[in-house]
Amino acid sequence: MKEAVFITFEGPDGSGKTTQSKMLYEELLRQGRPAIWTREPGGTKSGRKIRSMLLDDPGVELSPETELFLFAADRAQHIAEIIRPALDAGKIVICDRYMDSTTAYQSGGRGFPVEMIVALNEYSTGGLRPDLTFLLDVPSGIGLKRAAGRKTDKFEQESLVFHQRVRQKYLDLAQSDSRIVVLDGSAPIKTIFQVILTYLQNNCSIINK
Ligand code: T5A
Repeated sequence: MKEAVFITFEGPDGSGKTTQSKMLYEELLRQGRPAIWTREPGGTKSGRKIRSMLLDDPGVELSPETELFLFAADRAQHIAEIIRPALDAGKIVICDRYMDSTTAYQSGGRGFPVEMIVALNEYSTGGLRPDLTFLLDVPSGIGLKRAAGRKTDKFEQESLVFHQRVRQKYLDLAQSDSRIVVLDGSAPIKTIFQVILTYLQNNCSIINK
């Protein structure tokens, strides 16, 4: 495997990505590694405006096409402003959601043709793919129940069937790409994190034993 310096965390809503990606970031800092944590949508100043339009601005109704292009726009800006400069400076980039989210949600969930999403992802990322992706897999009911404990966004209000299609598209992606490591997101938080650490210790050199 190519040295993992660009690591993404993916999964359905409430799968525990934010929890695990931040734990890995903290561990890397603890070990003195140069790392940043960032997320999509909303990893830049303009991206935070896009995020608000996409997720929780009550006065904004977006067509599926507009939504798709806003996720792509957020990502292009995020790469230009944050991800590419950090990688060029030799940092480890930990990103909470990236291009696989667009495939899972906009193709799996919304039903856009996957070939078009793949082409759009390629164009908006300039071909920048993660070295490694941890996919937190949870049955849709569990993730939504976890998310329901706080203010829900537009996607969390989608139907159970929508979320089941998102989950299936993630699993299809993982089947076809060895970059994606599937983790049982319904296990306890500490257990999942130990699996992540062990994977990194055995497969790349960014983390000490
Ligand atoms: N989207 C995004 C698209 O449609 N297309 C795209 O291209 C992109 C980039 C983003 C939304 O936008 C969509 C996908 C999303 O719907 P968001 O707010 O970033 O919105 O939503 P999420 O990424 O889903 O963030 P969440 O916070 O909802 O989920 P996480 O990050 O998976 O979960 P986390 O870690 O915050 O945990 C949620 C709760 O569960 C607990 C945590 O303590 C927390 O309370 N928890 C666990 N409980 C028990 N066991 C575990 N193993 C647990 N792990 C976490």
